[in-house]
Amino acid sequence: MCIFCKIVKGEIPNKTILEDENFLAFEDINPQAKIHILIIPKTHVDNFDLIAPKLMGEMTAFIQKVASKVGVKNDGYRLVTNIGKNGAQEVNHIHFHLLGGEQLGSIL
Ligand code: DGP
Repeated sequence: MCIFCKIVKGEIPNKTILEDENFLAFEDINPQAKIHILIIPKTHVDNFDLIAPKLMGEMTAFIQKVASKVGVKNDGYRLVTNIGKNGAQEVNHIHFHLLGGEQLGSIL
């Protein structure tokens, strides 16, 4: 079972920000910004390339709720999802990084 499925099952502790029946948002273990949250579906999907559009739509609404909850709506934030080997994805369970709480540098 993958690390994030273990987090969903409660076998690995996490600092939960927001949760509902289908999604979980929790603090990244190695934060790259003042606010660095990981957002995942509770069901295992390897990466963005494989997620069903309906689930991705529901996840979009959940991500927007997370952004509201942590107060980054006004000042803005960054969303990142790494996909596969060339995308430098380390954990093979789709996740969005929500980064903010400070001025981030440009990456593109
Ligand atoms: P990525 O490179 O996009 O696959 O990023 C994986 C992220 O997952 C990385 O920022 C560190 C984080 N991470 C890995 N293991 C754990 C864990 O056990 N708990 C938490 N909270 N984060 C983890």
